[in-house]
Amino acid sequence: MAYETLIVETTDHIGLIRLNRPDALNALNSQLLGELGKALAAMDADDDVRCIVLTGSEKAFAAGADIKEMSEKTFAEVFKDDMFGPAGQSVIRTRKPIIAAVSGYALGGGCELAMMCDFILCSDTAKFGQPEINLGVMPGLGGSQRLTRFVGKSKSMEMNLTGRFMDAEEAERSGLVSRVIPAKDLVDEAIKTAKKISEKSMIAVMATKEAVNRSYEMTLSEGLLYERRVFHSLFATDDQSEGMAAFIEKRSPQFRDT
Ligand code: CO8
Repeated sequence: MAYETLIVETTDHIGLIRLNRPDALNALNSQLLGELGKALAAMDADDDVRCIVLTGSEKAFAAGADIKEMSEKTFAEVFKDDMFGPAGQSVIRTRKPIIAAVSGYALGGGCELAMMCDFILCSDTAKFGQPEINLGVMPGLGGSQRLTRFVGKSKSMEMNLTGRFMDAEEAERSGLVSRVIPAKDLVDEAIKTAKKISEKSMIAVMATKEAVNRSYEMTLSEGLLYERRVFHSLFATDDQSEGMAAFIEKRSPQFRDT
């Protein structure tokens, strides 16, 4: 499928999606979000894709929702269209892992999009922020909720109320990103990380993703029980037998996703 706002490729079982509106610093408009939903759904359904990397340009992952597209809208329009609600769902519905590779600006909806992914690798030039407050609005795709869970109330509240940006070093220290990588190596490192994941059993990978995400929704005791039951259920897979046999026989496992 041809996309106008994305560059999409699949190599060696890794789906790579680049946001591509360079003139608008990859601002998220309805076309881009629609195309992103389609690209993610296609990769989720494609057995050849085992892990997904979502990135932008070196200057911007995404500088937010498209302010020019939003500026004339009325309450009735955004409410009736449930603006960006379905777009957010299309990211979090994806069952395969998505790594956000963030360089440059990840602001507003851009920061929120990165946080919807399963983890964030960022370059040393990355800048994260929720500057919606400067536009007389507030976050609408998780900035007040996910950012708070990532970095704690105090820092989230400060960022949301002042609109100040967080640099890469602070983002790593605060737990927003898993690692900081030199900008020139970011996408290669994200692909290398995706490759490592792609070599695991997909059943175990998808079950693990679901379990970690559940930790946001459940009490600790419910989450621990959920985790244990899913762990038990993996003993019904061939990949569990193969993975454990390979360890004992001192060889690499040959997972078959069965
Ligand atoms: N929307 C539209 N266009 C944008 C955006 C944006 N968010 N960000 C940048 N652009 C455009 C600029 O207008 C400019 O276009 P032009 O050349 O036609 O004037 C071009 O990109 C380059 O931008 P700048 O010249 O401003 O580049 P600088 O390097 O000087 O500055 C900044 C970079 C600091 C990133 C600056 O562009 C900026 O502050 N951008 C806006 C950041 C922002 O406020 N983001 C939040 C947007 S609101 C939002 O994300 C809400 C999400 C939740 C919605 C959920 C609904 C349910």
